[in-house]
Amino acid sequence: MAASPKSKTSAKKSAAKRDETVSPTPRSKSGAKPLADTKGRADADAYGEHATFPKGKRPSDKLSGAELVQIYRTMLLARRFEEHVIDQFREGNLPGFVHVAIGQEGIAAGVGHALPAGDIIASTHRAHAHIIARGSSVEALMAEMMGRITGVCQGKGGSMHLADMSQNVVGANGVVGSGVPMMTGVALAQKELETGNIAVAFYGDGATSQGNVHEGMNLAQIWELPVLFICENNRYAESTPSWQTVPVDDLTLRGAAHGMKTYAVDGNDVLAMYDTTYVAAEYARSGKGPVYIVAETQRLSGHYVGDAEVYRPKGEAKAARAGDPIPAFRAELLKRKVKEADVKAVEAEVEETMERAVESALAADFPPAEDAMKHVYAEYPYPGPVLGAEARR
Ligand SMILES: Cc1ncc(C[n+]2csc(CCOP(=O)(O)OP(=O)(O)O)c2C)c(N)n1
Ligand SMILES: [Mg+2]
Repeated sequence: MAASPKSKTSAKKSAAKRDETVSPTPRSKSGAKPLADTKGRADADAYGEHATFPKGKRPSDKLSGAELVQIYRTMLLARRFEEHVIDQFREGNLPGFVHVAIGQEGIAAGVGHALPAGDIIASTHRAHAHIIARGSSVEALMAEMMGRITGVCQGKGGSMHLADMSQNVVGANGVVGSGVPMMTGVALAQKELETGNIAVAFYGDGATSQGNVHEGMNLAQIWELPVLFICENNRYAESTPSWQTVPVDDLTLRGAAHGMKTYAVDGNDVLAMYDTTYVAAEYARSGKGPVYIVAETQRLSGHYVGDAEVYRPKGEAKAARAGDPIPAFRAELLKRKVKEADVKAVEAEVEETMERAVESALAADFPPAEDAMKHVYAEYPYPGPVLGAEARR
């Protein structure tokens, strides 16, 4: 059947709806009550609350000035890494298909710093910041992006298959949503092996419509597994705004549908992200089951490097820049009396670190042709460490 032409009013309505996507408007931070355990409750009003704390009792209140600067460093390192990735891609030095998370660093850094080293993460096709925030070497990551033998996967992974088992990073993944069932399995292993570690899966708003996401979440809830499901809600899946494909505005409902404990958080506020992850991790680690976190954010770049973004409504890019988490956290540091000289020192160090990383990646060798068939299949018995079985930090 041919699609009926849109009436003027419905076109107007769509335009108005589109404009609502302009601002990544984080939900209100004030007045939220702690989320009651949603298990078995049908009261939708209870869902999607923010984690709240008595005055002075936020987990991030305990962070020293030096630790806050480290969080800032992580965000900046991720940003500069990806800016270099864009440049190198344009120069022709970096093969493959690349997605950057510019604008979303608050989520990666907040989560990355809130978790002890033994916890295990899986990322998405937009993975660089998540992995940098877990402490992987930017030299080895940049080399990997360029297909060099010094890369974290000896040059065979590239952007969408970056994995760094030394940091308990199971990896980036080109299959949208697949981190959820994978980390359900990893969480089951942690529970069975009693490691005390938790598993964490990142995924996007678009991925919340994937079947495997819900199968994974269902099992995680029914088995009360130690896993966090972190949804980065940038309100787009490729070029499609989520209002066109996701019938609920409040994505926490998708976790609540599984009886899961859920939090909504402003992902552009790195300390809110840290605090929410911290309490969610405590909950999961204590054996109560999984937690579903929806972090509001925006991507300040295209879906992939080279995306002309013709689908973006006029003015959206400008409005989105207001949500940039990096200048906001820099201002917060200064408000918290961190010395500007310390902030500038870390900014200069990040520039140098990234320049060195690019230089060393460009100078490194490619893997030899005779290695092409190595690492294709796992060897059994598996020679590597059991994921997460090492002592926690
Ligand atoms: C199973 C599967 N379906 C479709 C795609 C194509 N694809 C790649 S990224 C993407 C959009 C994902 O959107 P979202 O989950 O919101 O993540 P974002 O890109 O916004 O970070 C799609 C549909 C894919 N890679 N895998
Ligand atoms: Mg998205």
